[in-house]
Amino acid sequence: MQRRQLLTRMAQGAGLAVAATAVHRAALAALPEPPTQTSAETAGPLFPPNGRPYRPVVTLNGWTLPWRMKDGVKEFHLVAEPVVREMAPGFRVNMWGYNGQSPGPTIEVVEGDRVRIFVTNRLPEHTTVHWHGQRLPNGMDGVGGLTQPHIEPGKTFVYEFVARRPGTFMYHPHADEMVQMAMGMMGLWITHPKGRHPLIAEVDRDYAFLLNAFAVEPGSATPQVNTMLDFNIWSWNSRVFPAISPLVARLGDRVRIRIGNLTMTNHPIHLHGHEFEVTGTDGGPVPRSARWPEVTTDVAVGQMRQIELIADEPGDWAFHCHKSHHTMGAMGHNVPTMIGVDQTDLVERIRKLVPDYMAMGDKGMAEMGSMEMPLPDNTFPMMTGVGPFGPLEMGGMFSVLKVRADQKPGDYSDPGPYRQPPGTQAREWVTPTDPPPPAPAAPGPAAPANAQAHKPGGHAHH
Ligand SMILES: [Cu+2]
Repeated sequence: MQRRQLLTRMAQGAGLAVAATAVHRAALAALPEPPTQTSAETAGPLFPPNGRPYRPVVTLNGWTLPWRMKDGVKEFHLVAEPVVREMAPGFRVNMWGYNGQSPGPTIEVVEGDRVRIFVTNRLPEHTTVHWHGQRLPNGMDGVGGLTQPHIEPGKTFVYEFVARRPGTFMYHPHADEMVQMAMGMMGLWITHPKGRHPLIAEVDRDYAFLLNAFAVEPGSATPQVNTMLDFNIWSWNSRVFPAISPLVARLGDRVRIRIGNLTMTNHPIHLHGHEFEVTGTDGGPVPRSARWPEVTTDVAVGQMRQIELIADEPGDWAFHCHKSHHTMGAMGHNVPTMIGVDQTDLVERIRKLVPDYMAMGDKGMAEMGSMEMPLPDNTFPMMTGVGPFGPLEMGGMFSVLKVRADQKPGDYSDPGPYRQPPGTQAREWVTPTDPPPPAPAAPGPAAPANAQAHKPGGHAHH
């Protein structure tokens, strides 16, 4: 690709700008200009310059790295560097990433491409890049100390190999790995098949994102890097609901969604209103005889799952991790359960000492979804997102598959809330002449569900 074309296309993309290089110009003259991304919005698909041999992926709240062709080799330039990621509007986290963002840009190539990736290290410590799932020469595998010396700060290394296998892959450091991944260093790699492939369908929409997690104390801005399991921010591509872009489809579209897990726990990813099949993993395409319908697929640590569905039910369909604490924002885990506890006189006594004290959760925690509570600076509400019918009481790993009959092919813009046809929504039962069937009586003596709470002194030990 000509450099001018590259720059023009980059200028067309949302928020794309050419980085001001910190390294001496002469030293970089032989390198492809490293594009950087300044926006956390979802960038449109990056079509290859010579025709359209594949349907490009759309990385949720991410972008695809432009490349240049040099002597038949696709050249990319990744810059490992500190970044500030806007995980949600007003919630900015100091991360490490690539080319201005965490995750880094998606690398998108075609089976058989010879690929050359320059990696410049602008971090305060050494790093490497491991190309997760790829067939490559051992010396290109990016394991610091085992297959190569580390890339010291200020240095540029070059990786070069042939993308031999089509599929969905990831990249991440294999150097001070716990710290560097906890800081957000990771990215996606997509290798499209060369021509038609018997096990890889042509799709109308192809989405991709990484599952990631951070430990950011409310009110702070830098992840705690020594956290082993107790992460409190559950994100897709370093974004949290409602700041994760929706997945948009035209009615009848075949939709592929590629999901990679670089957190330290598994995530059962669940889609409403449709069935899907797992058509590929980081090991490659799944044989047809080994596919079965699912509505939830578990993505274990270090795995990729590639799912496919026909979007044939119009609507706004929830798409989320099924661990319910992963669809919450930053939360205090040590809050006692107060369901059924009458806190009224307790609150009055505490308010004499703490005037703003607020009791939480005597009927559950749903009230938090609509409460405007004072938050520490630089965090986001625990349960948030408002739909046309009220608060969603969700956060973290949650988005919406929006299926519309009138969505134009190739249009990824948010069509807004779904307008349900009249008479197709759950509603309050209001017909007095047509009472609901009687509820069967429970056997044995009936007791109020919250009898415990109303016993004298029942709340005293809280
Ligand atoms: Cu999860």
